[in-house]
Amino acid sequence: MGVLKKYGDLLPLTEKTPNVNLEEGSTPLIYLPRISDKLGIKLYGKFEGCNPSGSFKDRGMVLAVAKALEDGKRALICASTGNTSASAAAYAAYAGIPCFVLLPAGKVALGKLAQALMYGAKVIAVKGNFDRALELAREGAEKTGCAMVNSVNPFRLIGQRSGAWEICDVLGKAPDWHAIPVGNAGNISAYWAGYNEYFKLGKIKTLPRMMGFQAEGAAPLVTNQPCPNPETVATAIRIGNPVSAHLARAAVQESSGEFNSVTDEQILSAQRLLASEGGVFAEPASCAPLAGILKLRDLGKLPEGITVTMILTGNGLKDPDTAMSQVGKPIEINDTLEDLMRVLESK
Ligand code: AN7
Repeated sequence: MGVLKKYGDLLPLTEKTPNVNLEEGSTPLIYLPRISDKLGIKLYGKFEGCNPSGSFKDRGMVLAVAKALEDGKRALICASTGNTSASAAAYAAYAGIPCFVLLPAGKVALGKLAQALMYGAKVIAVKGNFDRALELAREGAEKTGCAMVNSVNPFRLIGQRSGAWEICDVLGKAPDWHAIPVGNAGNISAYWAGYNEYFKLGKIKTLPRMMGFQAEGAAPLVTNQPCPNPETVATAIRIGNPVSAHLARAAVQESSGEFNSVTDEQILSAQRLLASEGGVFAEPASCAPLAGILKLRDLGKLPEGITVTMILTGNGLKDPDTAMSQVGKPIEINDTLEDLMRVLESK
């Protein structure tokens, strides 16, 4: 069941809102026993890579596109580090309307680029970073009347609240810590709003601490100033001037949470750990929270026994280049049993 149907009561739908549904949401909340034991906590990963376009963006995009259609809009526009563009392009294809996506040239993971092109979006590579592409997209939207579907579109963040509702529905409570990567800072804000809504409805009795993690080379919320030249292997969160910074700061402050940064090396090491000891392949940006939890553990700042949910925001398959740069090559053999046995019996 898609997000609009599953959580329609909590969403601003009207009789005129068209049904848009790629069966997004309802992603698995995976308990990770080996990594949990290692850390002395109960660690769950919410695998947003299982969404139809392979990232959490679909939760908000479905509502943003439904409302755009309701509003009579006939085209979508967005800037993106990759996942928003893939999601927008997918829903535009579903709805049968054009989609313009502005990407920072040369800085988008291969799978995401393939998606946007395959779904049939008009893909525009901007010789500049994401922050500049976003400014351009906003101006383009104003001039043309295209629906702007970046998270400045309020419906995006409302739809993304559904992630928090699902976690609470499955756990029967809120986690102690909610660990999440932070780029443009929309998702952390949406989750905080979602938890608060459930709290007010009496569906949960406590609220989580919101723990936001950024890449060291793109950590404006940690340094408390915009980062003019963001740089990180986690291209999804290569963002220097987050649009929802104010909401994210409020979420962290109100929840007694924290922003922390992690190095690219820590991110990639966490990505390998999650895959090889968790069985979950998430893209680099999605592994910033695990990197951060490990860092906090090393600093003695990870309480024992707590329940932690981390949002694995995007699928690892989206960025095969970064994955392949870290791992070995397959063992090639002749097609003989002898060759095979040599490998099976080696240590
Ligand atoms: C995998 O696609 O900004 O803090 O343009 O793709 O809500 O921005 C992506 C962001 C985390 C950060 N993980 O979320 C885009 C874009 C992944 C992402 C984030 C993104 P926000």
